[in-house]
Amino acid sequence: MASQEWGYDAHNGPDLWSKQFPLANGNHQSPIDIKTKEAKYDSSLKPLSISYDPTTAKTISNTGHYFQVHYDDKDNRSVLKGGPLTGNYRLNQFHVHWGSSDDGSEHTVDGARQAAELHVVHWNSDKYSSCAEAENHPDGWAIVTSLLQIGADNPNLQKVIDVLDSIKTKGKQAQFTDFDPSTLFPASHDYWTYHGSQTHPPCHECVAWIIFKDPVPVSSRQLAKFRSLRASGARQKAHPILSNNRPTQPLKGRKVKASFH
Ligand code: B30
Ligand code: ZN
Repeated sequence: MASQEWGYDAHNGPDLWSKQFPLANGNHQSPIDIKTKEAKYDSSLKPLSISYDPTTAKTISNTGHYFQVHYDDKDNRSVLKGGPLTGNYRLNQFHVHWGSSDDGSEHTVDGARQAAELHVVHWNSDKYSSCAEAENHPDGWAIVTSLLQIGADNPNLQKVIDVLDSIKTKGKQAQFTDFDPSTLFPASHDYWTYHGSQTHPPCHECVAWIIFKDPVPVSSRQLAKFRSLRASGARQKAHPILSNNRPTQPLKGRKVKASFH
């Protein structure tokens, strides 16, 4: 990929990332295929404790890879605890991955791809002092994930959808507050969990993945709106973000645990 930026196209896509980011070929990469029959119930897993203050939401931006809602994480006002985690993990941001057709999730379940995938990113604020510091440690991050399944419009996504026209091009940012990402979680908090990585460069292996068993709805119309975002800047030739999902990576001996029987 020479001096180019990584991306999801033929000339800079997932197969080429390891040239600039050797970690992309590591032993704990994400996403993975979750084989439900091989996921073992672990009675030591605790229920998730999710406590978000919606007013910690600050901005929404177009990173050139996806839109991202960013949270003020200077204190523990929005935190995740419990599950497989020890201590407090502070909410930093959330974003979505999608595909050029309505099968763009990153994780798969028994080989099946869902339409899209929500990543709610947190970092270990008991041990580290910033998100960037935490990404260099195996217990640095926790990402809570909802799989998005084609269905009716998801009313809880609409506030995000409605602001996307104002951040159409790479680098744009808008004010965005009063948004609780747990409204995008399913009613049941049953989950699978395993240790893995960021799903794009720099691909640090710093993530406790927590993936809800039940999907939540998204409509085809809402997904089409995601694809209208651009990887290109305002003065460049329009390059829509048609897909931004990495293929599944080898498990390499890792075990997936289930919070449920
Ligand atoms: S993902 O959730 O696995 N798709 C990054 C974030 C999320 C994923 C993959 C990679 C990432 O590289 N984030 C680093 C960029 N940081 C800057 C920072 O200073 O610390 C912003 C951010 O979260 O997204 Cu933290
Ligand atoms: Zn992601």
